[in-house]
Amino acid sequence: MSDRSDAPTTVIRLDDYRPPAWTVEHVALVFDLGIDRTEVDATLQMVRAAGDEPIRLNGEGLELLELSVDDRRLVEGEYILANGLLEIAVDAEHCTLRTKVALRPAENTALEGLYLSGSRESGFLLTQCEAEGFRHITFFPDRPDVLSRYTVTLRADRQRFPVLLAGGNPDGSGELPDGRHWARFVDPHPKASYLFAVVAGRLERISRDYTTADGRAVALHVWAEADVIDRCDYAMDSLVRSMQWDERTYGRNYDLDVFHVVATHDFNMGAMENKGLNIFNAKYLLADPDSSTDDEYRHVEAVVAHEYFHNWSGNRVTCRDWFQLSLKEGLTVFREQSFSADMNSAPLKRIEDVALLRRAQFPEDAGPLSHPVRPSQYSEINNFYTATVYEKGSELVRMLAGRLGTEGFRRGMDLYFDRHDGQAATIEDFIEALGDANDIDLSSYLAWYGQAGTPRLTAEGRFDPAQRQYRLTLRQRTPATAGQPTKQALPIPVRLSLFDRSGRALPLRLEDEARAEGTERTVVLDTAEQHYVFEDIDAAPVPSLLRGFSAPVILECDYQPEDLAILLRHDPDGFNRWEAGQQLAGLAYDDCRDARADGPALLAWTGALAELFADASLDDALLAELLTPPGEIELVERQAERDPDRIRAARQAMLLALALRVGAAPLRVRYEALRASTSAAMDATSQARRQLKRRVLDLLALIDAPLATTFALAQYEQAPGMTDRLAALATLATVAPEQAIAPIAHFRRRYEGNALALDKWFAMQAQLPGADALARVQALEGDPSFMLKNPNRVQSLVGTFARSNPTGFHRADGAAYRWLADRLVAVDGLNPQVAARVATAFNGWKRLEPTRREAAHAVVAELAARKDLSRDLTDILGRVAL
Ligand code: 0A1
Ligand code: ZN
Repeated sequence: MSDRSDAPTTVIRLDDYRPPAWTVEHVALVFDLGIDRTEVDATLQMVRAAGDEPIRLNGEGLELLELSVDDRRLVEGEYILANGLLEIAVDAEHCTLRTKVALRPAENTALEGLYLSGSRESGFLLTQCEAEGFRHITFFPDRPDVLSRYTVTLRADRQRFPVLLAGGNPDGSGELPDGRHWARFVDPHPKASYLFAVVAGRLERISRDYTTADGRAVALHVWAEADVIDRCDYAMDSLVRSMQWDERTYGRNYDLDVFHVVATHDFNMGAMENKGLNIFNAKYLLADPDSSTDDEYRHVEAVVAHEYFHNWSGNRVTCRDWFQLSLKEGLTVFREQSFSADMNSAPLKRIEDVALLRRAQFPEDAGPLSHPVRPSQYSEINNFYTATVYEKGSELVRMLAGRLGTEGFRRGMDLYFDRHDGQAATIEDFIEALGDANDIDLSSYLAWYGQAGTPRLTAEGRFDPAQRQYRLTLRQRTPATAGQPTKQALPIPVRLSLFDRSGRALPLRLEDEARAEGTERTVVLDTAEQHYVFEDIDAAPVPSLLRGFSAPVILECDYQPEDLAILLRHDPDGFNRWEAGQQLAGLAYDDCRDARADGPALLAWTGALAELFADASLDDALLAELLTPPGEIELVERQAERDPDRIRAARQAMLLALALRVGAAPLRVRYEALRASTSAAMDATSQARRQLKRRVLDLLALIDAPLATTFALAQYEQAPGMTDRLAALATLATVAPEQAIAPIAHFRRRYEGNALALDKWFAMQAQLPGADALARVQALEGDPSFMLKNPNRVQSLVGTFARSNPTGFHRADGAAYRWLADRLVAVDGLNPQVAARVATAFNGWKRLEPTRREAAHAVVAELAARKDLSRDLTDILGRVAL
């Protein structure tokens, strides 16, 4: 477990980076595994890399049993062991250093290092080492720029631990006396310690043979406990698709003879890319129609791909230090998003990604936790696995890829992998490789990595009929963020088109060009302000800006509602259409918030959507997205002071206006048609139907609650799979709480013992809005299946309530803030990483209206002043409270 905060907090700074004084060429680990006690014998071949410093090894929570250098046992006084560091002065250029330590896996509730998943009787042992978990297993220079070859021998009781796994290729196994056995693994690829992993216990597997494009035979194994092994096939299929895609798209082949993937119900994050032995939160690996929603199927595919892609973007080329985290994470998210776009629908994928960025990253970037994609300092690195490092990081790679084009980007990536294979690299290395391969200087993009905050891009257009010119002025400005009062101009690629009022894209000719070049182009705004003059324009056009979301900025353009309605009706690109709809919905929201029932934006938005609703040629999934305005969390941006009740009321009013405009009869008819074609099939068409059916039912519920209730009750009973079942339950719980009681209880009984389905049951109820939400959540804490020591369960109830239930969490009396503070303290005692993640729900308190702000401030300040919390939680609270 991490230190308590009364230990001195050290701030680590990027500027202080020094290469390691000693490296480890080879490490041989021997584990004697046991649930209560495990012994680890480590032999490190150490080599001096620079200077005359002593050897310094990290080690936390380890009982040191033996220590020797070149076979000579050291006694006290010959080494220093303090503050998580073991220091040994060695007067040589290399040496063999041996330690033997004891660990207590069953007591490890922080789930970092070696720990037990599940019960003492039937659970299994596994490790989590990123970012700094390896130091909880053995003494080691636990930093990503020390790359070593690993030989790992596992020894354990055969009955209790029949399966023994470690990263690398198998290198023998056999029997030992007393019913014990052993297995050895050798990893030929030097790797950083955070990529080390072992797994031991009773697990089942499904397997497949795979041959890489360069001819290597690979055995693929997906492992899980016996009760869920029949839910692993989709993950295996996804893995094969990922491997083929990376061969095709990036020319990257897998590089070991085996690849293991393991599912656990006890995991702090989504999944982990350990070399040759990926470990997954079961939530992102298991899938079956009866217990997984369509969204979850897509998440499994994406996360399996993400972890697999890390084998190159992260493992073969890793990060020099943790400040470079986005080098592997932003890049891998970008690769994962491209893969998902290729496997599914590209515009829908882009909609999903941009919506997530706005929901999760924009608020982060606008509050006290804001930080650059490459932070310049941290006190707890685990708190930097953020939407900024991941999702904004991916957007930065996307801009670079867009700048180079498909072939140029591939050339750049080939050079990057080639040049830095087997190295720990930096973001500069990445940008340089992309540039060098294309003879382009991309260094101006580095500023994006160092500057926090979401830039505001302002666009102003003026049409000059006499000159037949359209003059577009673009300006940028980034508001100050925590610790960064002044900002510089960034290179912002703005992909744009101009439409005439009949929705036709106009040929684009800039003032000094001889002829028009297509109807879409990208200009790069790299100063505070720039003008672009388009020629041969006959009437005031409608600009379509930032197409495909070409840069992670907030666009401010004083569009007239009719302009946006034109784009919403006519833009041939699904993403841009949605984007125009979102902008228009924002204006429609303003109308509702300011009580303009017949406001022009509201009329334009509902009118355009009613028309699109009637258009049978529109894709069901796209229509479902178009019918979904920005959520309550994104709409926060549209007022200076935030009152979640008023935001929700205004948003509900706009949805009601939409439902009325579309009309009860068309909604009913559409619902019935979609219902008639319902099946359990997982193809895109069936998924799209389910998605649209849900939107239609929720709209119908606003104007004909009794009919929607009847539909929802029947849908719950007849649902062929989880998507329809859960959607019906959520609709019922919102529209007719009394009638939802029995189905909610039924769902609970039906899924007894199915942890992932129960998580959804908790999360669905935790999201129900309103003043009684807190009481509901407190009652759910009394459910026998609720437990604070399981991260998924905490996230599904406590995390969902705090993050995704604005009206419930931000009760004006502050009761939910106090409740959350109590829960954070309790969770922190078990699992600091999870407590810290949930605590980020306090991020936006400063922009609340005064009553709530005061209530939140009191709670946050009191928590932040405590001295008995973990470093993880203290770090978040300290920054949030500022
Ligand atoms: N590298 C993983 C994420 C991860 C990070 C930290 C963890 O434990 C504290 C676990 C996983 C990924 O990006 O998938
Ligand atoms: Zn990752």
